[in-house]
Amino acid sequence: MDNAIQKTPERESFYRKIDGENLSALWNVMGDLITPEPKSACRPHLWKFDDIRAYMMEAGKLITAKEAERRVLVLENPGLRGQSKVTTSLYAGVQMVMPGEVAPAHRHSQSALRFVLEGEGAHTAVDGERTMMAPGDFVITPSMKWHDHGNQASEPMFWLDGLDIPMVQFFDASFAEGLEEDEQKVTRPVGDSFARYGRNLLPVDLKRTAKASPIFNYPYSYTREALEAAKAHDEWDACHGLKLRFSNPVTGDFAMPTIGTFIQLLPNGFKTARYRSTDATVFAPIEGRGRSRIGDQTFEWGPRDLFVVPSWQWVTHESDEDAVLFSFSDRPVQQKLDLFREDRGNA
Ligand code: GTQ
Repeated sequence: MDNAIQKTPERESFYRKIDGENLSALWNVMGDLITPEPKSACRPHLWKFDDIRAYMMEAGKLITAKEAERRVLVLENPGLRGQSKVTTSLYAGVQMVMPGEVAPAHRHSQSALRFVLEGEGAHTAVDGERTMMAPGDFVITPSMKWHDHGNQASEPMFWLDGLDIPMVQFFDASFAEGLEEDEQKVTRPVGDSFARYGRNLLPVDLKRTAKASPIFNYPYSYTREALEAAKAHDEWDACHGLKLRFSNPVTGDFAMPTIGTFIQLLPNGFKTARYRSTDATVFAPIEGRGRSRIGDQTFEWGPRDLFVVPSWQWVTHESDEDAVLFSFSDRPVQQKLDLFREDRGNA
């Protein structure tokens, strides 16, 4: 597949001639287009939360959440600099909302997830409902739903943002608008969507076409309980420890149509077998410490650090304490397009 085509003066002059007509010869580029295995510019990388936190506090003195619209430091993959991408298909950033601040209401085609890293008592409002956020909570903002964030507590609030920005960009399908007011009208009580949809009950004649989950906050207290209950009984998976996926209670599919989200527990001293998959993945440990080997590099992580595993690179994780890792990838999209592939080594 990789054999370079010979150059001759006749061929070169032919290429120049057709170039002027917006044509090119496939045989010169085929090997770069159709590769025998994924070839990605995306590189493994780890960001220390303490470093990001310090820069965010500095940013807090330079600009308000209101002026910035969203005060976020973008996690730029070192192999994809200047593109606001953490992987080829996904965006990630760390957002800070200071006490008394509001990140004003807007809506857009891009779907967003939040994974709360630090702080307590700030809220995000989605579609007329506010949810209070605590560390480890996983919150979604579906496509084209109005959303604003506010902090009425006394400490700054930090969370990881994951969005499908590069995917929407790829399809040239971006729409966005702001609201006149900073905050949307609250029309439903706190906890309404979880009370309606988070209890293994659904309206008998529910006809819902939206693809995102109607639950928009998956609280960490419930997530942690599920992991702890399973820990006592379940067999550990050699590659994943104990790994769960967040699901949409209406469809059983992933919680969001474009981004798959996962939570996994690695018990103290567990070392996973090697694993690789075509979905480049962003990891956010929230409890515990350990290290991950990605390709030929080792990354030491602790709570709130963030790291990225590119497509098809071998990864192993090892924990020094019971560790809990949140992660997200484009797996739902790849699976729907029959593109997803994984390799468990010999495990
Ligand atoms: O909170 O709505 O990190 O619109 C990037 C774009 C966060 C948000 C980001 C956004 C948001």
